[in-house]
Amino acid sequence: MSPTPVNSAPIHPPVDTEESDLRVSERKTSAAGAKAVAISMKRSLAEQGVVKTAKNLLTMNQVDGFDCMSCAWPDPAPGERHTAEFCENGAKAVSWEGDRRRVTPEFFAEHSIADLRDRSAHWLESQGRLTHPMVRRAGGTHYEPISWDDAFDLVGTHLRALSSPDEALFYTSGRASNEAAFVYQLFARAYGTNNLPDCSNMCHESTSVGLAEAIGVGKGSVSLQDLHDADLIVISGQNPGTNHPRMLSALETAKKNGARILAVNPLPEAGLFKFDNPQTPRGMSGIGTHLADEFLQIRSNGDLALWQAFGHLLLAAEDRNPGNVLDRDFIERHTNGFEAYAAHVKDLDRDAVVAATGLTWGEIEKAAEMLATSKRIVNCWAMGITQHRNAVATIKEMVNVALLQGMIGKPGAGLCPVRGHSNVQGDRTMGIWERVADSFLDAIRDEFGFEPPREHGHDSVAAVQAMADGRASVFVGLGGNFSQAMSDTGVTEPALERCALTVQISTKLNRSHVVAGTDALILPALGRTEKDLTGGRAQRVTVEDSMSAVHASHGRSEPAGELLRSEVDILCGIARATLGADHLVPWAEFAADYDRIRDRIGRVVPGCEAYTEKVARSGGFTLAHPPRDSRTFPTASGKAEFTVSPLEVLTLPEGRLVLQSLRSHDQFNTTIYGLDDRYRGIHSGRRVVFISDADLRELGFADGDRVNLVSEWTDGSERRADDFRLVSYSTPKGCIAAYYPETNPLIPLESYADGSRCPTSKWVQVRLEPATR
Ligand SMILES: Nc1nc2c(c(=O)[nH]1)N[C@H]1C(S)=C(S)[C@@H](COP(=O)(O)OP(=O)(O)OC[C@H]3O[C@@H](n4cnc5c(=O)[nH]c(N)nc54)[C@H](O)[C@@H]3O)O[C@H]1N2
Ligand SMILES: Nc1nc2c(c(=O)[nH]1)N[C@H]1C(S)=C(S)[C@@H](COP(=O)(O)OP(=O)(O)OC[C@H]3O[C@@H](n4cnc5c(=O)[nH]c(N)nc54)[C@H](O)[C@@H]3O)O[C@H]1N2
Ligand SMILES: [Mo]
Repeated sequence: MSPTPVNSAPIHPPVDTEESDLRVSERKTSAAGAKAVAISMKRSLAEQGVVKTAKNLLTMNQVDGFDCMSCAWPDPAPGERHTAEFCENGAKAVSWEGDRRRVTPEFFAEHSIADLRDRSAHWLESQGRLTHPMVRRAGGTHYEPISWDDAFDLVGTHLRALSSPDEALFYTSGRASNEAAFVYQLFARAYGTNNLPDCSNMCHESTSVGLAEAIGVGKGSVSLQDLHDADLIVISGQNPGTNHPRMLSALETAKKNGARILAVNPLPEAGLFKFDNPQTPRGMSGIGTHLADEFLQIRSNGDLALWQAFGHLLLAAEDRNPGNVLDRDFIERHTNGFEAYAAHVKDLDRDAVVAATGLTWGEIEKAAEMLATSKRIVNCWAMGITQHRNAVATIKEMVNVALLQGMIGKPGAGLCPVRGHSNVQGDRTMGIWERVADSFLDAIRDEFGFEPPREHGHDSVAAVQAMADGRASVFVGLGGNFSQAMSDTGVTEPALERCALTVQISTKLNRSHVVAGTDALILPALGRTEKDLTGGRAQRVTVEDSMSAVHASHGRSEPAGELLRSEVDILCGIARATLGADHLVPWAEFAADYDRIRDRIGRVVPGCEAYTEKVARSGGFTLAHPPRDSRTFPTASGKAEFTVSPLEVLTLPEGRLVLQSLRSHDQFNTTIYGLDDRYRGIHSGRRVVFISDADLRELGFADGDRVNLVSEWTDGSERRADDFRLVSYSTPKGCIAAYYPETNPLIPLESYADGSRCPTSKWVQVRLEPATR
């Protein structure tokens, strides 16, 4: 059963008061440079002070330092790192955590929950670091301090009172360490549920599903070296200048080594075109490195059609030049289903491709020629590909083309989904997954001696539905900001509020703390940059990057408060209070020494044998990936699978537009650092809609007009987000863009990808209405 659609959702949370100064300037055509360094220093000094700034920025991404929590881009090999191995946005993430301001019990005494609900997301996060465990008990108007032990008991009491463990939900945001993740999933399963929704469900789930089906492993197949050695890099649906700035260094190296770059995006993102590397004099002076050689300004959701056209054109090129385009030997030895695929794409409807992509056939041929003439292709993608209804099919279509040319398991080539949260991939490896394999559960049983539940748990969409319907009533969030990150804010917020208990393990105040259950806990955690002295010893944690490299991370800064506890310690405390002190799992021992957790990871998690020793080595180790390592494909057939998907052209009724929701340069997901989006020319405001001049003309609007966005769902329901300023921008006709999370009220909960159930954050049908102010 699905929750009742909301016809008119208010703005959640309120708009920041500073947004009235919104200003628009020319968009930029290059990324990083001197300005980026200046900005990261200014912000860092203001928020953290001089000593902490120096300490944090110099130990970031170093072998004996902490892993930057801003994205999952890999670090160079130990000997090849710069003294300052960070980017502007990584520095922002670090200063955000190093914030000198504090959210204390006095703060909560002063601000009622009702008051906090009326504050903007930016305001909430700007109040500083959380310092004390806090509780709001049934009927209370304010959060009040609570001791750690009482907090753990409260969770235990609620969990033990549920009639089924499946009435509890254990959400994870991708910043949690491997140790915290392993303990968390173990606790959920020992308690009796696989309800482990996570931010992957909203992020690269489509990648994990598509790759698992096609090549047998749901992870990318490249190393950083492969990027450096590639002769063609394709970047689709990704804005690296903002979201993975250190990727620009890898692209620069690749360009110097002779690579070409093909970018596919509805928007001409600055970071796709030119990189002014702040590590080099050339970059600082603004000469920089040109990146994309070709740019396909594709219509939203045109990628499936584009990759079918690439397959079609590669087959045609092979016909003209036999033996020189396809890798026949690879196809023969390592793949299944070539004939059916070839028949399907040979018969392609060109007009449909042109309609879906908005590109000319000539542009597509030119790009296909780049593929046909390259020997080492790395294919990168992110949210512009995964957050669509047909995302899984699109990803498999990209794999089809890689298989045609044998671009998996050879140097300089491969599939490169670029992950988001710094440890989102590691959390999955550790078993944070509502549908984890039976073999993983068997290993838990064999190691710990209890029988884990076998029934699949709820993903993020199902979690909201279960709360909305009253089938789930305890929500625990290990990091993250579920109320803002999830689609359909007007359904998600009341769903959280229906819970008997919500528990948020967090570093800063956010909206999910104020749309809380009847009983609500805020448990303040240590961040990645901070010293962790749990159990009286200096503890380290481990993380896995987007390229399956696993390594240690330890913070050096003084914790933001004396009462803060590590995520591992908090989770072990909850587990003991729920399951009893003499449980089959030695929770106290785990919290006292994380090596004891690592020993178990080594015995349970595939590929992590001898984990404790391997992560103790400088630089860590890389997890096995059979397709990458030996062209072995662990699919049912033992071969990589070509797949056939129908060519889809998503169409829009008259006067309607497709909205994509994306990140500004000044945010980390739901955390709004500031109100600028420098590369796109937006200053002091976030409620903007990027729209083409053609659409402005056709719809009778002008740049600067204020509009309301109304989304239309197939069941006839409508959702609204009010008062956005139209900004004339370079985007294909019919395709508009606005920031997330402000646009989440527009995305119906039922609007998710086939196969992966990832919300369709990049494709929402809307109409514009003039705003009356
Ligand atoms: N500073 C910073 N770093 C971050 C984050 C952050 O918020 N701030 N978030 C982290 C996380 S969790 C993630 S998942 C990543 C996100 O990294 P990205 O995926 O780069 O994030 P988005 O801003 O969603 O950008 C999506 C891009 O896809 C394009 N796009 C949209 N629709 C389509 C389409 O149909 N086809 C194609 N080809 N392109 C399309 C958009 O124009 C945009 O350039 O970044 C991570 N790193
Ligand atoms: N419309 C739309 N919606 C989207 C997306 C989109 O592109 N468009 N993107 C989706 C994607 S890709 C993702 S990954 C999700 C993100 O969803 P989440 O991961 O749930 O959200 P974040 O904004 O990253 O979480 C921020 C909060 O995490 C907490 N936090 C930060 N650091 C730590 C830490 O070290 N420990 C702990 N315990 N807590 C910490 C802070 O309290 C902070 O307020 O959003 C998704 N939602
Ligand atoms: Mo993400």
